[in-house]
Amino acid sequence: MPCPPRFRGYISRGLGGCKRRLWGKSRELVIFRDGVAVVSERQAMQTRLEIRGVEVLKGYLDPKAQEAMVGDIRGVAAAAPLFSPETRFGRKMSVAMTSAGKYGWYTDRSGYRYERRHPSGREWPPIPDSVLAVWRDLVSAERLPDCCLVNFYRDGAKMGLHQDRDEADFSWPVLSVSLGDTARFRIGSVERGGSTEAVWLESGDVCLMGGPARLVHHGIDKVRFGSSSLLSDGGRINLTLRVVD
Ligand SMILES: O=C(O)CCC(=O)C(=O)O
Repeated sequence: MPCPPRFRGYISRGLGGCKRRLWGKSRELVIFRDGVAVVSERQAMQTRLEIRGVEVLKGYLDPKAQEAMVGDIRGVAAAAPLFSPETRFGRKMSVAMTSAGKYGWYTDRSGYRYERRHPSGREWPPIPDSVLAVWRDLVSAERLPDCCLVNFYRDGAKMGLHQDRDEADFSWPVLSVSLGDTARFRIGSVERGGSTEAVWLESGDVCLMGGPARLVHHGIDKVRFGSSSLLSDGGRINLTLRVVD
């Protein structure tokens, strides 16, 4: 019998209406014994949450993959150093950032936008293969992202509720990867204001904001500084992949 592309076993309905499921790709996570699919130990550790349409793939990257990705991101930051831009309201962002890919996300008093070059005038470095592999696996192997925004949260850094709406085509999801310290990801609605829900994102978790959730307001309101040993001096890296044009 051919393997289904994805194996999903419904476990339970969690608090706050969030759905909790086993998930995984058949090639990695389903073991066949005598032609029968058997759930592995590792698979049982991985869960997919859905909160207001945002999918959270807990533990998507194992510790080795996280370390390798951090090494690749250090390479990006060496070629395109981190900077802390100003919002369009003139406030310096507490998050330091840089980008990889055809475009980098940028902000100053003129507004939020994508730029072809780092503030140094150099082109952005390419998106590392380790990062593209996550997009290929979960979104598309044909259309790759144009931008990988790298957000670095030092102690006390956070990101206010906002929408990702500087892209031309909202039919592509936003994919984000969390590395390092645990952070509280807050999710609102497409409209401004109203109630919110939050989920703690740990190192190796991946979020997908697509479909009706593509334009939900979201942000990081707290980082548990020092909660992960992935980055030797603490902190959190978030990678956000987007199709821009
Ligand atoms: O750091 C995060 O998890 C969220 C980042 C984010 O919302 C963004 O870059 O637009």
